[in-house]
This record gives sequence, structure tokens and C-alpha cells, in this order.
Amino acid sequence: MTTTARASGDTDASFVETCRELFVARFGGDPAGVWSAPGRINLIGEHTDYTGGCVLPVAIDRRTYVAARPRPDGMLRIVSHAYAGQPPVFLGSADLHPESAAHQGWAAYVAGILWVFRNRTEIPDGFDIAVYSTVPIGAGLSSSAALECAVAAAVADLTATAVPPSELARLAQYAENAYVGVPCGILDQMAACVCQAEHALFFDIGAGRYEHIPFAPESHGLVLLVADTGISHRHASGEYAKRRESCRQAEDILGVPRLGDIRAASLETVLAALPDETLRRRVRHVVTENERVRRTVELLRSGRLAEIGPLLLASHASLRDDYAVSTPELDAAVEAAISGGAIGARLTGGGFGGSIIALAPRDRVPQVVAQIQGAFTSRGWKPPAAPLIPRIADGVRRDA
Ligand code: GAF
Repeated sequence: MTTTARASGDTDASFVETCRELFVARFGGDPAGVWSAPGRINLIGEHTDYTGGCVLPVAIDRRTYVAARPRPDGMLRIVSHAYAGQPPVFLGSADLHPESAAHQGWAAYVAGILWVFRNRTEIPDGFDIAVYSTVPIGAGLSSSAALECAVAAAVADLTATAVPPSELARLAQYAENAYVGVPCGILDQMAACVCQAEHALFFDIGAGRYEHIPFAPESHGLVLLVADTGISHRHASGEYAKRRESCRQAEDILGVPRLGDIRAASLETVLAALPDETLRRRVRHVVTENERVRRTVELLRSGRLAEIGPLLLASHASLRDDYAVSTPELDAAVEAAISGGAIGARLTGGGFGGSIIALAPRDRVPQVVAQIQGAFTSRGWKPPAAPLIPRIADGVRRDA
């Protein structure tokens, strides 16, 4: 990692063109269009989505682009720049079922979307699809949701299926759950489909309500940066499923449909009704995290963005101590960011690796970066790549 953080991204237009060129080179002829969906950072509200709680993500200017064209024979042909040396993945209708997903690797995220659309409406077509992405893979920035949502937008447009963005997110989540077999919540797909530039998305999942909250750290002299620990978070799907299962058990014991319905005022009573310390810790995280999201939103609504730092830190502590999804690398990066002058920092995404976010005064960014680098090298760890300073971007869209 250098001590100079870099802003992310070239121009969008060049990526759209690169994706189109990949399509032309590998399939011949022009695509019918190019669509894209962003990666995301969750500002706060972690491991709350699958219990009907609150989340507060922003979309970032790292996107997955998809050039697509229908084909009349029902086949699905997919290429990705990330696997440039490989022949296209070629799937027939008979391959489009969840039992085949394990053999399809990354292409299952594309195939799953087709499968969902075919189950929902009579889509006769197949597709040629070329994928080009600037979302880092395994960094906890939701590269999978970006791919699913870009493909879903392409398929919806090309089959003239009118799907509102929030419904597109649900279809993409369903594809990931039922086809790919990852038991994720709706956070990542909602961020990829519904977020707006310069805004965070406050989504109260239990209430089914969302609101765009202005979010512009630079107008407070602050910078939001993302540092990837380099530990891929993908190894952790078993642990993620265990956390979900603990929440489900607690809901059964407490007789509530969703932990997200429990407010902080009744926390002590609720904890006293649980039989073991692990469940009490998991529930305490979920309930207090929802409260932190609401307090963060109140601060943002009243123009007090510079005061959210302690809430970010409390979120990290809760994820580390109560929810047990942090790692030594994530903890070290958060501590180093704070000692470098950040006003708040936390792991973002599911944990078990991936990235941290830090909110820092602009003039402290070099120290924050240097402290993180020092923390890693002094422990003998590979220093993280240069942090991203993302622009807060729009959700899914048609680019060409
Ligand atoms: C992962 C999941 F995909 C999300 O649904 C969410 O649960 C997140 O972890 C934790 O907040 O990104």
C-alpha cells in the first residue's frame, strides 16, 4: 500500500466501451445494449437484513458492466474479461436449474438470473452476455450482487419485462439464495439496484420502506475510504449461515417473527429470556445495530455527518465481540485507522475478511493510510492495496 490513497475509477464511458468490445471480439456483431450495477459499501447496519432490520448502504463508482444480446435458440453463452483465456460458458435450458449451479462457478450468478426470469414469465430467448467488472472480487464490496443486478436489468429490458428496481433486487436475491445457494439477505441487491449518487439508502426491511438520505462527506471536510485487508471473505459462507441460524433460533424461542421488531428499550427483558450466552450476544448485536442505524440516519438528516464516527466504531465492536464476524486483520485496520486520525471506522459487509471503511478528515488521510500499512507490516502481514476513495454512485442502469 502506498501512502497516497487513490480515487477510484476511470470514466464510465471507457468501461462501457471495453465491455462492448469484449462482446464484439468474443461473439461477433454488436450487443443490443450495455447495462451496469455498482458495488456497495454498507455504512452501518450489518447482519441485520435477514432479521427484518435496518441497513444504510451507499453504491460506489466501481461497477459491473454487462453487454447482452438475445439469441433465438434458448442457449446462454457467457464470457468475462476476468477469465479472458477461457472459452465462453455455454448453457442450454436443461442446465438452468439449481442442481447444476455448483458446476457453473461464477457463471451461476448469471444463469441464476435467467432461471428466475424463466420461472416468472415465459421467456423464450437465450442470451449472449459479456461481463466486464471494476468491482474488486472477495473484498466485501458485493461484486456478486453487482453482476446479478446488471444481468437482471439486461434481461428485464431485453424481454420488455417491466420490473421496478426494488423488485429487481428481490429477484436477484432469490437467484442467489435458490440457485447459487448463498443464504444472503437483501442488503447487497437493494444497494446495487436502488441507491442514488450522493445519497445513502436507509432501508427498513421489516417495514418495507426506504429513503434516500443525502450523504456527502467532502462537504464536511471528510473522506470515506475503503481499505481491503486482502483476506477474501468468501471462505466464510458456513459461518454466515450459522449466524442466520442463531437468529432464527432466537426468533423461535422469543416467539417473534423477526428480531428486527425488537427495540432497544426491551433488550434486557429479551436477553433474560434466552438460554445461552451465544444467543444473547447475537441478539444484542442485532438489536443495538438497528438502533445505531436509526441514530446515524437522524444525525445525517440533521446535517451532523461529522458526528457519526462513534456509531461506526460501536458497530465494529459489536460485530467483533457479540457477533464474532471480525478477524485480526479487520480489527487491526480499524484500530490503525483511528490512531491515524479517522473519526470512525468499521468492517463493512459480512466480515470474516474483506474491507474496512474509515471516515477521516481530508488532511489526515495520509496518516490513516500509513498507520494501516504499518499495522500490517509490523505483524508480518502483506500490506493492503492502496485504499479506494469512492464516489457515491447510482444504482443499476442502462449505459448504452
Ligand atoms: C453479506 C450478505 F450478502 C448481506 O445480505 C448482509 O447480510 C451482509 O453480509 C451483512 O450485513 O454481504
